[in-house]
Amino acid sequence: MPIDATQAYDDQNIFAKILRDEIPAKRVYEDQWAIAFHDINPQAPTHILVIPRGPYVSWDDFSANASGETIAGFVRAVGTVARDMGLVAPGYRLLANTGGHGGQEVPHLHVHLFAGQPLGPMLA
Ligand code: D5M
Repeated sequence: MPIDATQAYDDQNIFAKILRDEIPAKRVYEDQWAIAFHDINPQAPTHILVIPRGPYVSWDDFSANASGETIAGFVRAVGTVARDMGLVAPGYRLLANTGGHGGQEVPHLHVHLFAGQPLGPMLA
């Protein structure tokens, strides 16, 4: 079920548990702003999720309430993951599902990074 993107942050969500190392994830990157790990249900040959360390429900919450420093740190982390994985030359796609119509399932902001093959048109 998609979440309500206006809900309060719930620190028992699955990505909060991954951040606290309470459940495992195949991490590929971490710094002071973000961690990145493989999606458990990949939709492309490479499918990574990048999440901020802070308690933000959604892109809306993050863009409205995070400090400029936190936003910059997170955006740089997303770019670094793609660069470190050698994805810039072949290309990649970023996606942040938000709320009901966006199909967001986990109430902790996450940016999907898809790569590994030509991805075709959006919303295909
Ligand atoms: O995408 C939520 C994504 O989160 C979806 O692609 C599956 C993924 N997921 C769910 N649980 C896990 C765990 N435990 N590890 C890794 N990936 C996970 P959304 O944009 O909210 O629809």
